[in-house]
Amino acid sequence: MKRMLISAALMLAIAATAVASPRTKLIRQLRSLQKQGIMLGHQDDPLYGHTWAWEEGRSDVLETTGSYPKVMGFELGHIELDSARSLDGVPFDRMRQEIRRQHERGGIVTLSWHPDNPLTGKSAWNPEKDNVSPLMPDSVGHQTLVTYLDRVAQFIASFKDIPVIFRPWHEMSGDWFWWGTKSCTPEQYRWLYQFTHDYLVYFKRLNNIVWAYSPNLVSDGETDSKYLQFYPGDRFVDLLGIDIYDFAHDREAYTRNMKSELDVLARVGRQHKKLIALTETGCQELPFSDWFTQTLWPAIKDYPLSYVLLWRNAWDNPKELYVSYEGHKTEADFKAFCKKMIMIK
Ligand code: BMA
Repeated sequence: MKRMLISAALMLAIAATAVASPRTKLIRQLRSLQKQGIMLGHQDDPLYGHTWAWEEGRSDVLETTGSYPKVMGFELGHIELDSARSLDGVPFDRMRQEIRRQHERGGIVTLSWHPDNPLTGKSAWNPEKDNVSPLMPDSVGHQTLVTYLDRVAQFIASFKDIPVIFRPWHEMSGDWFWWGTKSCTPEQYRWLYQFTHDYLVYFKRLNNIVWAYSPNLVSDGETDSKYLQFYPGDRFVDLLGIDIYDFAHDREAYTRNMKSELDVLARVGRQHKKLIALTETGCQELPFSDWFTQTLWPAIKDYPLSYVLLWRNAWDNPKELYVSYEGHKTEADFKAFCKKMIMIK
């Protein structure tokens, strides 16, 4: 009898594993990795670096530390236009290939999206008054939004077996995007996020997406309710993030902001039982040779973060430098920092 019960339990466990969706599997994996430390993430890592572009097998992180970052971010902007290349000139076919490679080497993928303004046809950074309500059903822009989402869905469906962390409509608490504070109310924003989620999950049947919500830093001393002002709800979100940069090269202000924001993030994450991550960060242009170990590491080390994603080393814009490269003055420091982070072994 006991043996029968054990084998029934075993079969149930096997069945449960067999039916777990890629999304569920990734959430489990992220929870287990979080217990081991914080993963290093880098945007567009294998596509281009500070001094090179499109060369296969290269990565500024790999070349300075000997390992690929455990998390890689990729950007979907212009997929909504059915373009062959992203807004940063990345061929989507190549991106798909790198997503698969990252998955096969045991890494994790996260997707950001800066879609053009569907009403004006200008870029994501074209916030005009009332940009979201015209996207609702029966309104003038609804069909364009649906077309945008169809194209995102088609791309994500092209690697159905690979789970990804999708982070749509990010930095909504700023006023620079057409889904930000200048262009919609919190209610309208929530509708946009919820519609995106339900359309991709229930209509397009994509079960390989882990959903991320990531406001930006508004001001230091942010409160839980301010963080949650645009929150679409627990049913729609798996991971809570925040984007915090040091653009002004003010290490003290960055440290202060990180503490107040990550306190909020950790608390809200605990209350809502969600994973948390620093979904974008970096010190633009890297002017300090010890920034990684002396500023970033002390700011993150005591928080249960899943990952920290450093932004892109733009080959065509030397100002957008966020990780070290061979020969840069931060090389030794970045190497030491990465030893503390989870990398690909
Ligand atoms: C922004 C900048 C832009 C880029 C965009 C999408 O934060 O890095 O240069 O086009 O992300 O990757």
